[in-house]
Formats: sequence, C-alpha cells, structure tokens
Amino acid sequence: MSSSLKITDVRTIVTCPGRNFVLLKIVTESGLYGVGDGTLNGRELAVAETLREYITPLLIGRDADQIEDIWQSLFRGTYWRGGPVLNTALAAVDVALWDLKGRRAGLPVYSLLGGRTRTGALCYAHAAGETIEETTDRATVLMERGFRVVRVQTAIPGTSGTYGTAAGSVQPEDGPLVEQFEPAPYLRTIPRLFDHLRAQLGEEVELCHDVHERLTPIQAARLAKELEPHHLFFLEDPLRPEHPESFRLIRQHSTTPLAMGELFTSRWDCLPLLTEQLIDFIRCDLVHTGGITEGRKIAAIAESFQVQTAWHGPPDISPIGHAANVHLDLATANFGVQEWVEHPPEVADVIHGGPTYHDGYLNVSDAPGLGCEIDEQAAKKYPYIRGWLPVTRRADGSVHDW
Ligand code: KDG
Ligand code: MG
Repeated sequence: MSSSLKITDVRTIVTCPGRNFVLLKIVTESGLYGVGDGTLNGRELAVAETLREYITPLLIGRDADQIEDIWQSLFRGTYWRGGPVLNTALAAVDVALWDLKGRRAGLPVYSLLGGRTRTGALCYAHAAGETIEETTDRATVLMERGFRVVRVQTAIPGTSGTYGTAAGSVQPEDGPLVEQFEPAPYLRTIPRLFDHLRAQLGEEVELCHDVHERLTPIQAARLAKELEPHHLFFLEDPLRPEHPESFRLIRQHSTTPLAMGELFTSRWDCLPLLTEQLIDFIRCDLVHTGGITEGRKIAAIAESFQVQTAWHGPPDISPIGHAANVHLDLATANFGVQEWVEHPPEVADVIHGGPTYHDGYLNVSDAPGLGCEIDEQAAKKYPYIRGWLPVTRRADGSVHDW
C-alpha cells in the first residue's frame, strides 16, 4: 500500500444546521481525504456511535483504495450485518472512500463509475397543500421553475397531519407528533386530487404520489387502478416493505407504474420486486443501503429487468448524500428520475458544494470526487438536536404505518 492511502483518521461529525446530519471524514497518512454521509433520520446517534465505536477501529491502517474489500469486510466480515443503522454507517464509509478515490484520481466520481450517460439527471420536487387547490398552485409554481416531474400530496379531510403535507414534516424535539390516517377518506381524496390536477395542469407534466406504505394490497390495487387514466409517472411505496410478493396483487389490477424502496437496506430486499418485474422504479436510499457500491449493484440488477432507478432524495440526507445520488444517476444507463429537495440555507455554512438545479435537471461539477467539503468549525456552531419522526394512529387509536 502506498503510504498516501493508509487510513490514519476517521472523524464522525454530528451537526444540526437546520436538520441533523451525521457526516464522515476519512483521512489518509498523506492528508488525502474523502467525505461521506451517514444520516439516518431520527436515529442519528445510533449511526454515529456505530461509526465511532465499531467501524473506525477497523478502518485505521487500512488501504483506502480497497473500497470493495472494505465494504465486504464491514458487511459480511463483522458477522452482524444489514438493517438501517449498520448499512447507513457502511454507506458513510463507502461514499467517503469513493470521494477519496476521485480526489486521488483528479476525476469526478461519475467518471470513475463509467462516465456520463446523460447531460443531467431529470429530477422532481414536492408540491403539497392543505387543499387540492393549494397542491395544484404549488405544482404550478414548480412547473414555472422548469420541473417536468412533480410529486403531489394533499391533506386528507377528516384526518390530521397527512404524510408529506407541510404540517406533517415537523420534527418536534419533545416527542413524536401523532398523526391520524384512515384509508377510506384517503382513497376517496387522491383520485379527486389527480382529476383536478389533470384538468388544471394538462397531460404533459409528469406526476408522482407517495403513499408512504400506508395501504393494504387490495386498497393499493384499487388506488392504482383508479389513477390509471391520469398516467402517473409513478405511485410510490404503496405497501409496507416486509412482504414484496404483495405487489403481485397490484400488478394484476393496474398498469400504473410503481416505485418502491426507501425502507430497503440491501440488494436482497429489492430482488423479488426486480426479478418478477413487480415495480418500474427502484428507489432505495443510497445512504441507507451501503452507499454507491451497493447502489450500482442494485442498478445493474434492475437494468436486467428494465426497472429504472429513482434514488430517495429527501431533506434528511445531506448534500453529500444527494451528490452521491447524482454522480450515480449520471453514470447509470437505467436511471429514471431523481428526487430533489432544497435544504435550509444554514446547511451551506457546513457543507459546501452538492448538486445544482437548472431547468428540470440536476448536475454536479467536474471537481475531483463528489465535489463537497465539510467545514468542521462551522459544524460545531450547530449542535445536535434530538428530533422525532411522527407516529400515525387510526381513528380508534391503533398504530398505523407513518
Ligand atoms: O425519514 C423519512 C423520510 O426520508 C421520508 O418520509 C421521505 O418518503 C419520503 C420521500 O419520499 O422523500
Ligand atoms: Mg417516500
């Protein structure tokens, strides 16, 4: 191993510039370094402790060039493997090592992954409202900004804190917000939302909707069937992740394109949906699925089954995670679309760089690596604040999927 590649320092940085982020910096003997993202919304410190206590000692002294071997040794070699906490920690290491390799080579990561297959990554943003009209107005604003694809969510009358609407994204410090969900009003409202959107916005704009795993298979089949005339770009996460075979039922009833994956943490979670062509878009979160190394393998399997990628891109991963998404998007033949959310302005104090938006597409610079830097001094100005994801209950008080 060249001494320049011997890992001598691994720093886990927990910071809250408007949102909590867990960031990683891997440094080699020569001072060459790479940065990664290990943010797991609401479980940030579990990942930070895993990185500090269990992963850092295994990295010190290793050859930073050996991304695949380090990945295998942290996943299989440590016996306990998988799940969101361990695979988010693994992703932080993996993304930092790809960044480091790019800096060493003087090449952007997309170039190391095979080079550009496209000039930019088609992206979508979120339009959400308390009413169908408000959602439509917000979608119009996004279209005026150049977005060709828009995700639409609306509050459901008679329930509270619907997923994806403005109030639903609050993360209080003192305990989870309790939201309420009932399938009947939801299943009545969403087709009305799309009737209105198509009447107001026309046929050309591509529309997505996120069910957030809240329906049973037959309910999801009904929704997908009723939305068919509106030609969605995709219907996202209709079902819980535990029983992928349930997607067969939706497929039997509808040609509405389906997307799934943000709760998956490995390629094996994705396999049944890909090999049976039960979905059209695989949308794992690279930051929760072992990073770029695992993401490119998932993309390669998906390519064989004509499934496209749509990596999860929420505000709760940092610009470093978003940069990893876009580098992989640019190099992936079967890329479909990239979810994109703008961060609060303080984030740019701590993380410089990241993807840029122009006229419906995302791009990254040609800077070596991912094109991101962490300002560790600035990160200290924003200490961690515990935040909770909401909890959802039915009208009778029983727990439901958020
Ligand atoms: O932490 C959970 C969020 O990342 C998730 O709720 C966002 O569903 C989401 C999406 O599609 O961005
Ligand atoms: Mg989602």
